[in-house]
Amino acid sequence: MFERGSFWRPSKRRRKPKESWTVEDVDLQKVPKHVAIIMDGNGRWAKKRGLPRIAGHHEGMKAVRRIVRLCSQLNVEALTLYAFSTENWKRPKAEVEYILGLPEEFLGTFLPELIEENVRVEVMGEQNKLPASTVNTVRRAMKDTESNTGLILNFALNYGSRQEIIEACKSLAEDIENETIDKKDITEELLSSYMATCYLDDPDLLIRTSGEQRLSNFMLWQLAYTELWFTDVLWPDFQEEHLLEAIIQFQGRGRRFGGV
Ligand code: V07
Repeated sequence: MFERGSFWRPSKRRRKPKESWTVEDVDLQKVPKHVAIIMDGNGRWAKKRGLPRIAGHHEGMKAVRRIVRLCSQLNVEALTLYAFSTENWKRPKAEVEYILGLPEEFLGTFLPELIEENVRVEVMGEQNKLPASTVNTVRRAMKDTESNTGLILNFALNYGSRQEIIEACKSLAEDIENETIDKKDITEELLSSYMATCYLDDPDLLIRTSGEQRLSNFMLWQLAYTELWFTDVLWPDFQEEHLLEAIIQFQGRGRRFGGV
């Protein structure tokens, strides 16, 4: 047992080198049900290579495909991706136009595969101001996948969390006014049911790439108890092994929801 000397050491190594995580290292009984990702660093990825920013956004789309495939494989129930924030309108017009064409490009390329994988596409965010062709393509994808029972792939598109909360408050106020709801029945669960994520559990794991450690107006209500995982990896460089690393670390952490 101690052929290599008399020094006590665990018979099993606790950690593997970072790069070598595989699906076999994941405890499939404890996979996070809902993973949310802030896909940051696309512009920086391009700049590092002397490419236009849009090249980074395009490459980021391929990372989306990789991560969706792995989440399906791991039986993750829902994956929410921050695709376009209400702040992103401040970017140069040409970049915004390009980014807003990506849902069509993504679905044009990958929708058949997503259907094959039993993925259900959902979108949350403000439809107004989005190009009509984007809205139509996204609507069709939602319709074509609505009865799929596998991974829910939820894109936050022209989304801002404070706006989402305001919209929830407005509908709730309306329901109080027309006496559908009584003021004394307002609870966390009730307010949750007015959010864009009413059909989803709160995320178990939030990942933000590219070194920033902020929420940037993303799912402020839903992330109250979520484990946060930050990495310096830029989104277009985000590989299967990085998601596996995040999930394996998540599985090693005890979540107590404020209890002991
Ligand atoms: C976008 C690629 C990923 C990196 C982050 C920014 C750029 C996929 C979609 C998408 C959205 C809705 C939908 C299907 C696909 C997308 C935007 C940007 C705006 F129904 N990638 N991606 N949408 N990027």
